[in-house]
Amino acid sequence: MKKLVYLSLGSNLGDRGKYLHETIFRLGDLGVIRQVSALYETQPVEVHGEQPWFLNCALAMETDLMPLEFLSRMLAVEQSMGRIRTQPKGPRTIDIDILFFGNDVLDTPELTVPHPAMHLRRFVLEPLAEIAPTLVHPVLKRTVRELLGSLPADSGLVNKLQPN
Ligand code: PH2
Ligand code: MG
Ligand code: MG
Repeated sequence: MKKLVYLSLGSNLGDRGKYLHETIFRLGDLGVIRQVSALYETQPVEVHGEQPWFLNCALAMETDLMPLEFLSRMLAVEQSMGRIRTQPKGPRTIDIDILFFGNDVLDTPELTVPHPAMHLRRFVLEPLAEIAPTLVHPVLKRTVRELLGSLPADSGLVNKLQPN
């Protein structure tokens, strides 16, 4: 059965925009990309020490894959993009996180959906609100726009880049 999956993408190493665009292209092997947000330059949050700023975006895609199959194919895309995991939350060429998988609610050792921290992250909610403001979080029962509106003011700087 086809499901609509929402992903958050982030890069803070090397040519960040190129990594994001190439990753979106490669994700096309897992389903049909329906919407892609603008790119946002975002202040690193929840990280240890100094790190470069991120480029983040959100996308929606339709897939026939089951969640764990989708996850393993998605992690293979991260690997193919040269992601090396040295320390948790270390700088990365590309990070792909599943935000929503249709209306599925999953809590397994491999995968938790909806993403357990998405509702607290401005760098996730701003791009997501651009493409899906009225989407309802299946556990919190609030729209993406409402979740964004209830973030504290000091939850990290997020600047939308103008396409050119
Ligand atoms: N990802 C993290 C931790 N902190 N900060 C920003 N601005 N963007 C991210 O994508 C990001 C982060 C863990 O994956
Ligand atoms: Mg992440
Ligand atoms: Mg990740």
